[in-house]
Amino acid sequence: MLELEELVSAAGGSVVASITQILPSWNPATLIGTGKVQEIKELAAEFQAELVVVDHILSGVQSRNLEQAMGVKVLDRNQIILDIFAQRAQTFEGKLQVELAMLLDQMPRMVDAWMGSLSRQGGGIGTRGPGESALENDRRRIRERVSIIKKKLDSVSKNRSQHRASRRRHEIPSFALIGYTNSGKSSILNRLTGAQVLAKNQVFATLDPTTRKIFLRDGPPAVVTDTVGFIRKLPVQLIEAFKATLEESAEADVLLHVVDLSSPNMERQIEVVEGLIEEFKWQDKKIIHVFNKFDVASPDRKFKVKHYPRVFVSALTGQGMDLLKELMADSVLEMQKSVQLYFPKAAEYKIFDLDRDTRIARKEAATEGTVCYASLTTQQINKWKEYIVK
Ligand SMILES: Nc1nc2c(ncn2[C@@H]2O[C@H](COP(=O)(O)OP(=O)(O)OP(=O)(O)O)[C@@H](O)[C@H]2O)c(=O)[nH]1
Ligand SMILES: [Mg+2]
Repeated sequence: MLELEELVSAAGGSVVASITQILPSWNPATLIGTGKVQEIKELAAEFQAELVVVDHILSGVQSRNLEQAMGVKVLDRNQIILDIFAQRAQTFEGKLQVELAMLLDQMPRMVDAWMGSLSRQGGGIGTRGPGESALENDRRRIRERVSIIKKKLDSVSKNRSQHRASRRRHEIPSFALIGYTNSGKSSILNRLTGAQVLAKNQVFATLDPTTRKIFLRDGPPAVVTDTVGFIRKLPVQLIEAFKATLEESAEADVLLHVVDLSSPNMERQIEVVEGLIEEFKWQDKKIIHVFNKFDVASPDRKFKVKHYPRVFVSALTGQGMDLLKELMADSVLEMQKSVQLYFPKAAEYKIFDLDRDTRIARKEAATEGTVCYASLTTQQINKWKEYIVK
């Protein structure tokens, strides 16, 4: 409920009252019990509330029934999140993604609300006709708009994947900051790279991805990307619509999972992010756990943390940032690249050395020498560069 309050204030509202109900089962018509509906109606009138927000997904019928019964606008958690995204979207892509998410959210609601009105009228003969074709028209318009947006998003995402392909060609190691919303991802990007991304004490301050260059010890220049944060029960329509943004993290070599060490819900938030990591099939990626806000976390929190590799930092004071950079540099060293080496006859004895450095996948006799296929780290590539042909 605290998180719902944060969401409401991030959307620009202020909470005047909150109420909970434990139910053995959902009421299909209104989700909550009829007595509770009455109670909320009175509470809303007393506080002159303009909006009731339910911390659960409502069907189209349920929203409509609740609005009719209580006489105020009713939104569910998903709709609040979508509203925040709509307010934040700045770029062309971000705006399209939000519109797509809203349309995807709207479609089943429309059908559901329409079916609801149908069944109340008794259904059957005489209730179809214009109603049904109006619904069909609306649905067709939405479907058309959805396919137009998807096409536009595809071209934006193609452009972005070309950038990524070029980074891969030039073997630029990439890191993606991921984590619960408000954990400090943007603040860390700013600290690491001197970027000036908006960092704000607000859920979903960031929507659009930002990529910046970073220089790490011994390695080639790398890039760090900051993206949209995660939340419990992230609306599926948003995941679908923000695919292109999420791909940016999907293609990163290393994930920096930023955790707010000072949050009383830290463990829960880690679970949510780890759940999404699995859902997006990122679990095989290298992940560095970055426990942020060390400056305001109580000292004993450190011992609750069981995730490795890990580092404790404060984006505010800069504490631990050097250590984070060290871990990042180490992970660049661990990244291996497939190479092809050619040893002329006179240097073939070096293959024994190479064999000690790494596993040689394949050896082929070539004119006046031998070709070896192997995977090397950036450092090893440097050592063997004299023999590398590809
Ligand atoms: N005390 C303290 N506050 C921090 C630290 N890092 C970030 N913050 C604050 O936490 C809030 C959220 O920081 P952001 O960097 O915007 O967090 P984010 O993860 O990018 O959040 P979203 O983009 O909204 O998902 C801001 O008010 C920051 O000033 C830290 O190390 N210590
Ligand atoms: Mg941010």
